[in-house]
Amino acid sequence: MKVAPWPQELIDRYRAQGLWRGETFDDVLRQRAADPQVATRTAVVDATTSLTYAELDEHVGRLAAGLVALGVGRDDRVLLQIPNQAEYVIVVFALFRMGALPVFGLPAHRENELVGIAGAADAVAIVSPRRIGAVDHRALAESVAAQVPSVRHLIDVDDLASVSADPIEHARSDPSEMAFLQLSGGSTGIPKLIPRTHDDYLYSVIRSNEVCGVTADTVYLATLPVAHNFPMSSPGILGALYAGGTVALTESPAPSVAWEMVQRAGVTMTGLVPPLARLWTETAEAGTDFDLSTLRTVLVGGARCPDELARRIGPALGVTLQQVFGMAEGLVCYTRLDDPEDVVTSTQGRPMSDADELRLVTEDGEIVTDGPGFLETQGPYTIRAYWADRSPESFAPDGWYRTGDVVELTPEGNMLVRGRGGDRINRGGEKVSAEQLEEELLAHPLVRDAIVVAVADKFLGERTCAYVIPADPEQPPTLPVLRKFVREAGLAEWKLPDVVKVIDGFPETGVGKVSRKQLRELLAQN
Ligand code: OOB
Repeated sequence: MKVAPWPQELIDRYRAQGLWRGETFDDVLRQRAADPQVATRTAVVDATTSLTYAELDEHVGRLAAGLVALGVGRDDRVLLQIPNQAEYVIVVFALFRMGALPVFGLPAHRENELVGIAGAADAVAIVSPRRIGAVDHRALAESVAAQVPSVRHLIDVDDLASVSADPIEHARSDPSEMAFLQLSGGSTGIPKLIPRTHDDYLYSVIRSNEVCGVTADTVYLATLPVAHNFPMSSPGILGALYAGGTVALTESPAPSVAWEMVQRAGVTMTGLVPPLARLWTETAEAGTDFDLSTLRTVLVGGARCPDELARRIGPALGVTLQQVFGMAEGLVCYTRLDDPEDVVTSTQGRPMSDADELRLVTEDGEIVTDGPGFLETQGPYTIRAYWADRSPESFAPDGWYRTGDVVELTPEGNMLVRGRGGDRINRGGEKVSAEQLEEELLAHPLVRDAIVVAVADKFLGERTCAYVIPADPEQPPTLPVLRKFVREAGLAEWKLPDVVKVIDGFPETGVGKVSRKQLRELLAQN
């Protein structure tokens, strides 16, 4: 399936420079499994399973055939809601093999998001487990299927054997076409669909491997939800598999679980959001019996890592820190392994590719020479439009992606991420749309008006604060009441308000026309 194309001149340049190699994800797995040096190495390990490359390839071949037999076709979209377990890798590569397109839902998504995503993608199937903890994911998938007519199949990820069949031949996918749909962490409530091609995404994986030193000896631990772009490809599980290394998966990032895996699998590298990096650092500082000596690199990103924390991570865990500032739409910046200490601990790194182009602009799109400014970018792995283009305003008229992030550049070209407009709260890497939450709150009978802003939080970086004008001042809504209401509306748990402040009116913006954006910014300053 086609994606919004790069300008022909850029296509020619990226191909001529060898950035786009004409390789598919299925080519990669087939080659690794066919290479006697790699075939018997461990590809994937989780709490209960361990698969060599040859075994992974065999499972993938059987599932791909089974999906075809079930009636899933080439280019069909398949919504995944799979926790960090070995089957995740099997399902994704089976879809690559038969040319269907994974849509990377997160286990934390609830009915509201899943219906929106499945509907926008016209998904034909959902792959999820029966339960995760207390949550009945089968019931969730059934209710999504009841609301989204395109969904014809519900597949239980813990019973792939019942779908699998004897391997068959499959047509090869076109490397320049869409490989999957990633989800935006963006400012709209329902994530936007991000079409990534084999060519562009593989380039980002290969270049990440170079920048992060990933080799066949790398054991990458995915402890963040693996469908997210960061543990997926920065350099993530795809980086480790590309290099012929090992992917380890844990369903919990808690030190007691994740460190057991570090020890068992000899993990060398992992990626963490700042709140988890803090938990790991403080736990290690307090002393631990787990042997973390194999761990060499910890990547931290998804939200701004405080400098104070960044300085403690390396010494506490005995690792080299790499800060990562990336986005599912494309651009990924890293600090480099040989950067001076102050660059690693106080900047968010620089673009991984020389072909990444950056510019800083004002709100009106005027170029700023010395920042801060809104970051815009184009490059060999940054999309030119969302799928089913729901947000053309996210792209400048010349196709550059408007990240929405306010950044400054150091003289050496490293990023200092300063924040972004008030439309989105970055809750330790999980993004909350102020607008979506406001809409949900406004539906509550005790709420006359609501504005959602970020408040600073030592652990998460930012938390969600809802300023609420009550419908009846005698009966103001409370935090538990509003959290329950939003949860029951089917929103993911991380989107529920953390704080509710009841006020009589919103501050004046000083402009005749009152914009919610301006109000958010005003309230956020208090
Ligand atoms: C990653 O991807 P998304 O799509 O969930 O979120 C992207 C946004 C960025 O636009 C920025 O606002 C924020 O997350 N962000 C950071 C950051 N890394 C991401 N803000 C400050 N400092 C950082 N280091 O979050 C993502 C994708 C690939 C790799 C890493 C993170």
